[in-house]
Amino acid sequence: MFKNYIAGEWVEAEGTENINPSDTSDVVGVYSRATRENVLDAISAAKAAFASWSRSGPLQRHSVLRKAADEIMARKDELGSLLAREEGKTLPEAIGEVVRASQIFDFFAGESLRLSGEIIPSVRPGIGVEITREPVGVIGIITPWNFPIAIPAWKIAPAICYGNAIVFKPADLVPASSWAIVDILQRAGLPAGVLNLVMGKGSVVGQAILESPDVAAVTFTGSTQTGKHVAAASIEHNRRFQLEMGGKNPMVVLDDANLSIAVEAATNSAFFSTGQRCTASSRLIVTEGIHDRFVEAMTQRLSSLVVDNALKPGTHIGPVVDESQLQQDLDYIEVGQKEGARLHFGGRRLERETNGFYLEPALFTEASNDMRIAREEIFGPVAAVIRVKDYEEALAVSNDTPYGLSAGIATQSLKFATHFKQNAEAGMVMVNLPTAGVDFHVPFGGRKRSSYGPREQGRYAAEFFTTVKTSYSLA
Ligand code: UN1
Repeated sequence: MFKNYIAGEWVEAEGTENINPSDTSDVVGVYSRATRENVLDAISAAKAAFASWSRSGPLQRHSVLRKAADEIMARKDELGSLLAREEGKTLPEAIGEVVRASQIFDFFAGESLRLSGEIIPSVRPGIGVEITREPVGVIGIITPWNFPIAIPAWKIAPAICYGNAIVFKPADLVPASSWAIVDILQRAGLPAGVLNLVMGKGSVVGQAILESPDVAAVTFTGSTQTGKHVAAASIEHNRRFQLEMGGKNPMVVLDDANLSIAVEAATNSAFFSTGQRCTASSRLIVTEGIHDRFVEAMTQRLSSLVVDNALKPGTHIGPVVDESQLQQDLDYIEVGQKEGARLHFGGRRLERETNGFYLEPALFTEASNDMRIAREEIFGPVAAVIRVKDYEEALAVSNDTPYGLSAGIATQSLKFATHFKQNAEAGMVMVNLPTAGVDFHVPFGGRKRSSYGPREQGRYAAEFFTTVKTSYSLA
């Protein structure tokens, strides 16, 4: 039984099985689900630990973050295989995600040695002004199932770096990778109470975090619907909050695109990681001069992809994460056909040697941007080709969405690429690259319904994880 970690102790609660979506007979482990009391204990422990951790020096923070980065990297194959087993992304994708988690800890280890402020002359003679950044307090961290180690890393590492205390609730579906990072961080020397792990359900654990007046900030990645709930509950306590939610990211392909670059970018965006990324593209917006060649080349590329057990060498696309997500994907595939789009490739549930949630990548053609499959986030290996006349129409269609996380374009024209970078209504723009798969040291986040609050990652993370103080003194 894997336990919760509260006030520096491993605390047991009733457990739930963590099931491998590639092979439902494989139980990854039994993980304790925290009770409301456990969460309240975790919050009190964090509050108590904050008093001293907020005053800890850069060297202590650096040492913890650095050791965690090293251990994660040294164990990348083992942790990658654990992650692939619990979430279902392929082993190379999972190892890549573990490496990224290590790099994030490494980055914030460096940042902890670069904490700084500003000294500014006052407009009044004889007065000095100092601008400093202070930790915020107890931070609630709520993470989704699709990046079981990278997203926890990019919230936990800056929280520690800037001197905050943490109550961490990973997704109920994938607790194993989170449990592993907490274990690593406590052995790396994090004092008791600074990081508390409370696994379990949103309705119990998440809710207890949101209702606590002692939680000063919440950073959340997950569904748009839950994000709204986090926002409303946080306003109630005048708490700061940061949300990363859905996407309906466009990938524009123009007549002058290099076809193989366009096909690789679209395939990666729409189908790798089983399409289960908020940065995935499910709208392929293609101008008419290249449309038929693009669809033909995509069909060939998709036929070559192997959908199978995430741990099997040679698998390109692992299973969907669970039965209910698979059902949602299949429902959307039906909706798309009913709305009049043509299911051009795939879309059937597959049987494999091991019993899992396998779905053939699905490509729709003849879709229009007002269909539900083009407006709502599906979160699976399902994409729709929308035919447009020219660049102007492509840009208009790509911006015609409630979301604004990432937007991609495949073109060889500097003029169109530049115009798209300037006019795409998204937090991240990709030229001749997939919409998903971002660097770990630069800002991450979106506009419109995709995000709320300051950016995550890189030096911009300080905006959320610190609060600014302006001090005046008479010289
Ligand atoms: C990526 O595309 O590299 O939940 C990262 C998500 C995002 C992370 C995407 N927050 O899918």
